[in-house]
Amino acid sequence: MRQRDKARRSWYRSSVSELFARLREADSRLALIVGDEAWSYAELAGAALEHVSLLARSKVAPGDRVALWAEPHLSTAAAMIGNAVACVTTIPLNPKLGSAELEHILSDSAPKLAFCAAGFEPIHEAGGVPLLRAAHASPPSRLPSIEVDDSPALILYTSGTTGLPKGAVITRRNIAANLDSLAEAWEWTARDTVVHSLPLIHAHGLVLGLFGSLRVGGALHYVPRFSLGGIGRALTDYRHDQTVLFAVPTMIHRLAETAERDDDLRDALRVPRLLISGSAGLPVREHERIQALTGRGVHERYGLTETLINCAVPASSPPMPGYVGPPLPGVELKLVDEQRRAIDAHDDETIGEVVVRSDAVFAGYLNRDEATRELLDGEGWFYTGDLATRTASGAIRILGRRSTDMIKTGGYRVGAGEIEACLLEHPTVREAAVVGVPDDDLGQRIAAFVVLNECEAEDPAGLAAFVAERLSPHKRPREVRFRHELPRNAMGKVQKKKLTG
Ligand code: MLC
Ligand code: AMP
Repeated sequence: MRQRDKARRSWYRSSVSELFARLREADSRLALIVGDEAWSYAELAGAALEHVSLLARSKVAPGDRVALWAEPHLSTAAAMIGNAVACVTTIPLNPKLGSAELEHILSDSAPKLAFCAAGFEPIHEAGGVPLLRAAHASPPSRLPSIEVDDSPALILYTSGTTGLPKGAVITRRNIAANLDSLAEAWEWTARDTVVHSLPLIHAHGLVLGLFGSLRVGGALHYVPRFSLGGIGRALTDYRHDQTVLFAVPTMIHRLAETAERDDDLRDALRVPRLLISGSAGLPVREHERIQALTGRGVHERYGLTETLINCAVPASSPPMPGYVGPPLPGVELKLVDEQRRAIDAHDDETIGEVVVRSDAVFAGYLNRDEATRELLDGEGWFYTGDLATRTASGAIRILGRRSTDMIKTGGYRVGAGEIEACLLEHPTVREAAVVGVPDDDLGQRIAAFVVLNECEAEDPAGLAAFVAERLSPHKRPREVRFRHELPRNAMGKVQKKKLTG
């Protein structure tokens, strides 16, 4: 991991030196609802403390890493907070992880232990890592403070264009700085209850949704499995003071589609103070549908695992269909050309790669110094690979990515290379090329072009299941097309444009 001189970039400092100050004044105020179960701040703090003592009994020491099956359960949150109190880094594991990806994450991150919430047995043997349960009980006691410093809080595994996913090391300062910027932009306070149904393994659902709600002292109402009814009920059936909905564009699309014929859902979507979309671009037509349904639109924001959130349309301004807003307070943003030279244009036409610098930019990829150096320069600028324009007022419009091998499907980031490598492991497959094709629902859907070994039978569902079982279900090709050969250039490189063109 790469160390950087944070002092050079000290123009923005988190105002609160504790990560979750509100948890130390633990009382009966609602902190978290997961499904039908709710915990107050006192109960959450108590369960986190119980987890701290479980860590001590298990001989987990400060600086160790532990993995956590991020089941949609209250005790998952308690374990995350307990880990932070004990200065232990959390590696959240997608409960649906396939065998090969799980093995990779565990061998790369080498956690001392893996935990799961009570009642959730992991599907897999966790590759030699002993499994313990996260705590349930809640003795009343004051939680020690979690200082905002540069110690690693999370390792979030995320895909590149090639190779296996890399572990992005996210520090406490990264989290605090980004959440404070977002709180300012969205006027996000203790009065807000965030409603969301995003997995607790990524920046969106975990850092923003869970940690953000706790940092501002508000509440999170978590809907464990995304369903339109579940979101509708969370927004209307509870007497939350005021709500904010976090969603990926696929969810917004599904909500809009159903709300157009379901008055109850339409009314539910009128409830939140803000509808926020991110993790992928929200098409203007979806903005317009929501606008027509609710009388107001969706506030977009833009970020990456490695940088957390960079831009957001502020709550004080109307939604900006097609734009992700200006950089957040504390985020420096420039557009650069292919030689990494800054582009000054503010004409909303000149396209450049988005490069950012802030206290929220990660500490580096675990065990991947070279990969870190490729994207994070010596002055702290991170090269996102996203292409954008900028308006005269500084609003950013994301147009796509430098590499077509980075796919965003349902808001999940997936590398074409990892799926191709996986398909090549299948005994019937001779060649494979994977692309993201436009999809009204998922943004992009994963399509695999496959050449089979001679005399092998075509089995698209079998190949999709193979990827789902080895990597993750969301990485499975939704479409498999068989070819006799793949188009290649003189160098032997597959010409992916010819596959879809
Ligand atoms: C289907 N399933 C299979 C399968 N086919 N399982 C095994 N083998 C197969 N062949 C299972 C799935 O596991 C799942 O199980 C169910 O079927 C449905 O899966 P799906 O079809 O893949 O779900 P889908 O409807 O497409 O999901 C849409 C979605 C999801 C929007 C709910 O894509 C989603 O949650 N997206 C959020 C991604 C996210 O959080 N991104 C943030 C990244 S951070 P089961 O058990 O569920 O029924 C980031 C930074 C930033 O980007 O800016 O925010
Ligand atoms: P991830 O690492 O999963 O967080 O994915 C980050 C990528 O998601 C970014 O590099 C963008 O390509 C994409 N992304 C996130 N938010 C937006 C947005 N609002 N508009 C367009 N793309 C987005």
